[in-house]
Amino acid sequence: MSSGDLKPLHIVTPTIKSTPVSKAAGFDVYLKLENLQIPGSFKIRGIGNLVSKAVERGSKKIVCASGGNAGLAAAYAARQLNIPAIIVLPQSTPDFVADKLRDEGATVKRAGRVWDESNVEALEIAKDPEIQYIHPFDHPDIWAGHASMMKEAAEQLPCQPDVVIVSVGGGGLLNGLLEGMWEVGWQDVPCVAMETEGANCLNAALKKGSQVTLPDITSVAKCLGALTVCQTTLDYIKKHKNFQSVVVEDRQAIDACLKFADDHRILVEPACGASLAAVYGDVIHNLQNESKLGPVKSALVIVCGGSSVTLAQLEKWKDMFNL
Ligand code: PLV
Repeated sequence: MSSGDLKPLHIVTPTIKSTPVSKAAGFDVYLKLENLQIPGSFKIRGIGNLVSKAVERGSKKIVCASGGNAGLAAAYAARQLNIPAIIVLPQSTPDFVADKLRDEGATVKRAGRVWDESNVEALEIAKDPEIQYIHPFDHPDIWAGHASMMKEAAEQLPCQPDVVIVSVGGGGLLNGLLEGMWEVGWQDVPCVAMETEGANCLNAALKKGSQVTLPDITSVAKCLGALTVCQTTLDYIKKHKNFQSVVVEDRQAIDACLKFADDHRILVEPACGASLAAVYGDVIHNLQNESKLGPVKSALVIVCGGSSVTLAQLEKWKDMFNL
């Protein structure tokens, strides 16, 4: 089989215009519903591509360190391609995510407090020549897979959006998104990258002018919790005409998750709430007031999804933040 014959493991997701979110934002908001991917998030686009290519090259077993969603995508991809998967999770990932991974046929290991520490263990396991290491965000095959989302969006939207809003963890989603935007001719469309305080490795790097390793992940958005953003993200950002990095508080991300649950009956984790906070709150208007963004008639929000959320947990966060 040549790589041209690889069947994608992701599905084409809808891009919908949201009446309630548009009303809250004061402009048209289009949602790319990546939460509808079978393993629960956009991750299957990139990880599916990376794992498929690895299997095509002869890999018989994979290992991936993950906050949860990359692991679910890797486990799903491995099962579809009939190979075993080991997923290494940090202590911060809830037990119900570990159970979901086991249900998908994966072997689950726990190592480290945060993803970066789990990754050290995954690299150790991958010293076995039989086991292929799968990075959750820093690989060109991942970015190429994520880029497919923008090609779909460009076909689905009635016109080019005035801004694209996306969440950033290690930067894999953003890299793919920018590659996709360039491919569809959206190099002039501003991109707003959202992080939460305490998981803000991109914002910290942009302030310093080079990569920064955060001391810890203190945000509830554990799936944005890479301590260091990948170098390619910093390189890509320099190439994009209008790029804005915004950090919101956990409270804003949770508030957005709650509003979104009511507005669309969709449960997303805080990693995704960070992007929704941009359209439920003042982020876009603030950027305009600072002359960083021009007029916005329509925005595209990547609803990246995520499985690390339950109704009960969302209610706990609601109480925790007095929402
Ligand atoms: N989550 C990674 C890293 O976790 C993981 O292992 O699943 N939105 C959601 C719902 C995510 O799960 C992630 C990444 C992101 C956004 C950010 O994507 P990235 O890492 O490609 O920037 C620690």
